[in-house]
Amino acid sequence: MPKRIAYKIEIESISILDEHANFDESLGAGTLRDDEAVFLYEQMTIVRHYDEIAFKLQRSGRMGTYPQNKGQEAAAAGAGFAIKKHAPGSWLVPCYRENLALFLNGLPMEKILLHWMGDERGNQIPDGVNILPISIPIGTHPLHASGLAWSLKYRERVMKEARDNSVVISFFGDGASSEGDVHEAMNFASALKLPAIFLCQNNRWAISVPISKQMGSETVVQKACAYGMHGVQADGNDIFAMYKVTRDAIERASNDMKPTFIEAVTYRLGDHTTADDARRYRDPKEVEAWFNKDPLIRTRKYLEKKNLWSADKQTALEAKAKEMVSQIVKNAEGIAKPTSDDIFDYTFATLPDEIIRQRDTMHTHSLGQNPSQETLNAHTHAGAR
Ligand SMILES: Cc1ncc(C[n+]2csc(CCOP(=O)(O)OP(=O)(O)O)c2C)c(N)n1
Ligand SMILES: [Mg+2]
Repeated sequence: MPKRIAYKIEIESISILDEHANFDESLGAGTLRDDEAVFLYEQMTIVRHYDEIAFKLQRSGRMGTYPQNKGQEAAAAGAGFAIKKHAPGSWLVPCYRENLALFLNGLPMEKILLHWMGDERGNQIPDGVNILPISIPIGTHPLHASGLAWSLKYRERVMKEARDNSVVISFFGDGASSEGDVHEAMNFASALKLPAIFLCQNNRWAISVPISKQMGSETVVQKACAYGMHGVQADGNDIFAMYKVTRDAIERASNDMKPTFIEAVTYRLGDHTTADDARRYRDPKEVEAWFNKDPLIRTRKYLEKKNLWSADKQTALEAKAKEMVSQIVKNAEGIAKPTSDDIFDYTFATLPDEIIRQRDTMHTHSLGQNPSQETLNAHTHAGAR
């Protein structure tokens, strides 16, 4: 038997707007229109301010913890906007570093603040907004995404429901890509040919674990090949590249029922969360180099070069962001306290009798006891006196 090559593959890496704001016309033509690029720059700026305010809320004791998105806004902006524009109604299955993708697809901005303030109502997603709650367990949710994508296919193929081009996109990090669940989810999506997009934000760190210790492979995206899935790498700090690869993935999912793995190469400019101090394990030179690749700076430079942006517009935008975020914080902090019934009301569509009994007990002073024993309870107390 002669020796032969069993398998060979090449993976593309896409960059359109580089860190010096040079724009590659051949790849960039037909991606974002000027007004769309302006819109996304504005959204990224607002979300950067939101991030800073959330950080301050934690520092002043008004929030439990918070993972800043700083530096990763373009990955969320490009991908989230492609979904909003080309596949509205798609399902977004997030972790915690893609706030803007969620906001672009209808999540009210106070929800994320509420979540990190420890209020479960932050995870109560409004009807009609197809976003799952933030997944704190790392890497478990791509499985949910594959399940959702399977249901989209099932409804079309088996139940013969009319299908739009909605897809399911899950977001996770480089650290999560080491979790078994992510690989099961990818295998499932590829084997069953599901309309799914796996978006890995490779920000090069999983808390204090650098990518070099996280995996032996040169890229994250090459793991897609093992599952026979199309994979593409993109500059995650480039809204144009992220928009393009996500739009292509939507087409692949809609037209051919094929999943895509996208590796967005980016960097976490802040600490892992407010409970972390990244100065203890990161080289300041590395951080500084990535500050120069900041997606906001390059997008602004690009818009300025095209006369689409000015210092006046920047001042007005910053004032708008301040006012908007201050109102969002007011909404989040002003929400009425939850009632004790809430812990019973959101698990079952129809409450079982035993749960109804427990809920009714909460309304009496015989906490944890059967309300029908209240007389007995009063008697016991009286006896004790
Ligand atoms: C199953 C599980 N294991 C461990 C943790 C603790 N943990 C929280 S964030 C994190 C690192 C995640 O890194 P990565 O996937 O790269 O995402 P990033 O925070 O860099 O965006 C870990 C280990 C967790 N939340 N869930
Ligand atoms: Mg990471």
